[in-house]
Amino acid sequence: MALRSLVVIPTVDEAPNIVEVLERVRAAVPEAHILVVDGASHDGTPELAERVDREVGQITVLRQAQRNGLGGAYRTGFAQGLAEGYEVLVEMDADLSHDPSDLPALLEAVEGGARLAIGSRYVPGGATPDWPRHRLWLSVWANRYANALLGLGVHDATAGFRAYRADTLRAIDQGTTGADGYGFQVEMTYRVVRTGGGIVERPITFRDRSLGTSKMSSRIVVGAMVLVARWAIRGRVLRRPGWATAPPRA
Ligand SMILES: Nc1nc2c(ncn2[C@@H]2O[C@H](COP(=O)(O)OP(=O)(O)O)[C@@H](O)[C@H]2O)c(=O)[nH]1
Ligand SMILES: [Mg+2]
Repeated sequence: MALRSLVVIPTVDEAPNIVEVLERVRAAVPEAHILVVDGASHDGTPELAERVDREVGQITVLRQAQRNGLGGAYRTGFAQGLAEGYEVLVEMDADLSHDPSDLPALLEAVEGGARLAIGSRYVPGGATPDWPRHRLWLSVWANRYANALLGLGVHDATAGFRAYRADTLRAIDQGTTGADGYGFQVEMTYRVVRTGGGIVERPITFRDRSLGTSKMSSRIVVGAMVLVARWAIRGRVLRRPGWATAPPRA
């Protein structure tokens, strides 16, 4: 029997996209449940998601009082999914950059034993057809940088389309991550590598959003690079990965 899966979709002002993304996720993986984690949208996104739920079911909408960033949305969404006993937890954007029809390949990889399956732009078959050269350059070098410093051995460590085995999220103590945006993706990848690896990458075609606006900023990119350097110093020079030695939380 297939593993119980939850697709977690963070949203801020995704009204132009949310209905289509939910309907396409449902069509691609009819068994999976969906958790929309909404960061105080002002454009009716959560109401639209609830309307789709009334039509097709198996959709929960979690309304956060404020925007907590992409990382904050996933920490909360994953914690809820783990508490509810889901066996696979998926990360996916609401802006249709991630094609729901790639979901079965990611879920199959986890069902086949991967601890983490990444939808990768940088393995053979992956692509970013909408990106100008400088945008691709930035992303490729961000990945080379993170790989060189952290020894990840992953082609696309900043990708945000992924499926985690629930045990993996428990092993990495996901609720104690601290980063946001691209830094969050690298932080999660690094912890999976440090707790035993088991990462597989499946090719995806990443499309730029055509509706709504991006919530990422150059501040998040720079912040991620600083964090990567900090983790590398902790792990390689001081030989202690931050979270494993953090004091127990009350
Ligand atoms: N709940 C929540 N979702 C967010 C936040 N920031 C971004 N998102 C969502 O996370 C996904 C990725 O963000 P996006 O702006 O598309 O980033 P980009 O693809 O890197 O430009 C989208 O579905 C956003 O709506 C946030 O602070 N809170
Ligand atoms: Mg996006």
